[in-house]
Amino acid sequence: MNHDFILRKERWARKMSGQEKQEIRSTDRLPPGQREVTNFPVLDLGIQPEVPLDKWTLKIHGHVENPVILNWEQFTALPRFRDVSDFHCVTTWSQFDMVWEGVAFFTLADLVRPKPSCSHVFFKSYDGYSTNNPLDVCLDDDVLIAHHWNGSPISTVHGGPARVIIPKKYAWKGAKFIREITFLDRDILGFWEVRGYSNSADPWLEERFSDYDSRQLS
Ligand SMILES: Nc1nc2c(c(=O)[nH]1)N[C@H]1C(S)=C(S)[C@@H](COP(=O)(O)O)O[C@H]1N2
Ligand SMILES: [Mo]
Repeated sequence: MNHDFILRKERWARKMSGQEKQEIRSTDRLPPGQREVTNFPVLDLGIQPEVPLDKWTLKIHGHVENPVILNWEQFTALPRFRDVSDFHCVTTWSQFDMVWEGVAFFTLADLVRPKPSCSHVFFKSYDGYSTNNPLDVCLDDDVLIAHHWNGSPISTVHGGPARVIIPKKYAWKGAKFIREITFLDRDILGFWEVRGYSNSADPWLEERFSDYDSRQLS
């Protein structure tokens, strides 16, 4: 009998007898390897900075025509954008139908006007966190700097006063407690990206760690 057939059948038998973990299959909304939750867990570096609204500023600068430093009043006076999206954390939980309200990334880009040299965006937060994304990822129509979640101001544990939401990427690509946005002419890796996480972070391709990136290249 064919040796490969026997190996397959053994593997099938192990799986059926529950000795091998059942693979979670993707549905239309659940990316591979994820499970749905409804309790919105908190993921952070152990620092939850309290930033009073009268001290809060958002600096937006770098390869742009019109760098700005916005205070809370100026930021929240910008056109309000609302978007409902699913949220995928690399630690395998996903939560559906998150209602985010804030300022579209497009609105900020219109304000500062990225120069033709700009290719990437670096995000820095009040807790020392950072992350990076290509400019075209940030300019997707569902990307925003949110100050409300499900109808209420975003709590401190979830990244208030304002946090970046990039629904099509794993959630570490969206900085909570956002403080500074730098437009760059090259890529600079952020906090988790220098610690072995994937730089592209696409949940549908299961780009969790940087070895996935190199596997794609080889
Ligand atoms: N400033 C900051 N932003 C951050 C993080 C962080 O530790 N600090 N964690 C990231 C990770 S890994 C995830 S999954 C989400 C978690 O958001 P939540 O705590 O609201 O669920 O925020 C991301 N943005
Ligand atoms: Mo995460």
